Order: sequence, then C-alpha cells, then structure tokens
Amino acid sequence: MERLTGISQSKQEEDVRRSLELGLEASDSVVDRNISLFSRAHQPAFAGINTFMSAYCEDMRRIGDYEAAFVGAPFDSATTYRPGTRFGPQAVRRISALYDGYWFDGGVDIYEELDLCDAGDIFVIPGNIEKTFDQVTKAISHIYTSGVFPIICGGDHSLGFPNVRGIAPHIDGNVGIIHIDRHIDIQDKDMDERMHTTPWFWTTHEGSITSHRDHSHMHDVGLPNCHPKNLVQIGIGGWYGNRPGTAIAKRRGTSVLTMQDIDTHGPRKAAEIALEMAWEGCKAVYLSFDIDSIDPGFAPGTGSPEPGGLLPREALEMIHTIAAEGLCGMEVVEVSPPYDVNDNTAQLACRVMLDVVGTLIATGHLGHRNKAKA
Ligand SMILES: [Mn+2]
Repeated sequence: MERLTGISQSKQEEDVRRSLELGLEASDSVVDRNISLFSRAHQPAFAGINTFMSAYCEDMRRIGDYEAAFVGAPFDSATTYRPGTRFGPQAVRRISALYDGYWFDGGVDIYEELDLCDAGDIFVIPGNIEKTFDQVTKAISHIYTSGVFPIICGGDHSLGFPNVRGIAPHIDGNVGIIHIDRHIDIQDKDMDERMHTTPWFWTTHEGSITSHRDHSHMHDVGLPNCHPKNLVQIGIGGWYGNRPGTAIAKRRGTSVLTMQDIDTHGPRKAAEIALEMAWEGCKAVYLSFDIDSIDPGFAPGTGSPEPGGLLPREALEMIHTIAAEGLCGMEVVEVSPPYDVNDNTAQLACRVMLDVVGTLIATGHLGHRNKAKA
C-alpha cells in the first residue's frame, strides 16, 4: 500500500490537461470539470481508438523515444488446425482498454513508470510464410536495436523463429529461451513448410551444424547463439502434434518440464528450475508464451486446444518468477478470437504481457522508476 500510494500521478494529470485542451469542455451539468466533451484519454475505458494501453507510435523512426512497445504480428497462415490468430492483436488491444496500468499485486503503475507504446502491426504477407518471416525479423530487429523492449503479440507460433532472429543476432553472447506451451514445436517441417509446429527447430541448432539446406528458402541452419540446452519447454503434453518434435527435442537435448513436473514442484519452483537451465552460460533470455499452455476451460480461443494445461494463477506465478530475472523480449502467440468466449483468452494474453512488464519494472529491469528522466 505504501509503494502504491507513493506512485506519482503526473502522467494522468498531464492527460487530463491534454484532453481538456483537445477534447473541449464538458457540458454544464457535469460537476467534475476534469471530464472533457470528447474522450481523449483513458476514460471511459470502453471509448476511444483501439490501441494497446491507449498509446500509439505512428512514426516508426521515433520508436526509440519509448522504453517498451507492443507490436502485433497478425499472421495465421502457418496454422495447422484452426486459424484465426490474425485477429489476436486487435482482440488483445480491445480488452487492454480495461486496464490503466495500475497494478496492485506488483506495486507498479505501468503508465507512470514506463514509456510504453503500441507500435501497430507488422505488415505480414498472408499466405507467404517466408516473406512474413523476413518482414517480422526486420521489424523486431528495428524495435530491439532502438533500445525498446518488444512485446510481440501473435499471430501463430511460427513467429517464434523470426521474432528471436530479430533479437539474438544483436546479443553478444548466448540467448536462452523459455517456451511455455502444450506443444513442443520443434519439428523441422510440417506439411512441407515451416508451420507453427516448427519455430524452435529453426531457432536452435544441432551443435555441429550439419543440416544445411541449399534449396529454396529453407537455408537457415539455426541461430548460432541459441543452444538447444538453453531452450526450456514448459507444459508440453497431450495428444496432438508432439511426435515429430519430440524426437528432435531428444536428439538436440532441449529441456522439457511437463505438467506433472509443475504439479510435483509447484509453479514457482518449476520456474526456478527453468530459469537455471535457460540462463546457463547465457547473456539474455527470451520468453515465448503460447496461450494454449493455459487450460482451454480458461483460454478456449486458440487454434490447438489441449485440456490439462496450466491454471491462470499458476501461469502468472511462473511468469512473475521468470520475468524477475530480466528478459530481452517476449511474445504471446496463438490467441484466436473467433474461438474465444467473453474475450477470456485475449484478456489472459493481455495479463501475461502486463504481468511480465510489471514484474520487469518492479525488479528494475525496465522503465524509469527512481531514474532521472532525460
Ligand atoms: Mn501450442
């Protein structure tokens, strides 16, 4: 309570001044004269333009003015079962309007303590996985090298590879990956293409690189600083799609924590084990969160639902533990609004993003708490 009540409200006050100036004076019967005629700030939460947490960066040449950016990758052409994740970023933006950045549990106010924006969506090429990968890598690389923490919203999980490819080459050292999912997603191809079942095959490598492909566009051999031993895959299980990837995960030596492992150790201890394996010998860790890791009873709006996954509270506890050690970037993928109910799935995706960002602020990894503003 002490921490929460001590947070300044200067940005909120600045917003009120701005909305009164641009949104004009309210009608006479409105007693609170901080209310404007046209909504130009956070309230009402259901009004206004649909951006993540009500901030928008139109000029991507100026993305470096911010500390963190939500960016949509509305691509679902690499989905192997139900599509629809191209609508994920818009759904997450819409439900994010419910929140104004004040996080009771973490003692954080994102709005006051972080310069956050919505960078809009990457121009993906529907139906062309490879061109989309190139667009995504270039876009994420632009955000990351501008010194901005990327909060990437899918889209399907094929994006894991181009997302990490936009970050890892800029890190001087090895990069660990914590991958929370019901699916192992490390087979080489699926139906002859690099579908959403394949991202970690292309992101990690075989050690001695022997699988070079010199035909077509599939010439990647993995990112040299992404070692499979630092790829920790949490929550994998169920009856769908894991056979081809499991053989490769075993051969490469990735680390898998099953739902049973999480039950045995508890979510916090499981996350600590994951951190140890992901960070070993690494300079940075990337978080890939597939929303289907959460039980479809809570998160039905996804392409490949698999019962028996994490409860929301377990998932949040795990990401609090993981984010407390710092991250170089994050993605939340596989939110498919056409299959959602009451925006529940989009809201959980939004919470994963906000809870990670809030934890990064609380632990001093992100934002400008206690820092003099430049
Ligand atoms: Mn999955």
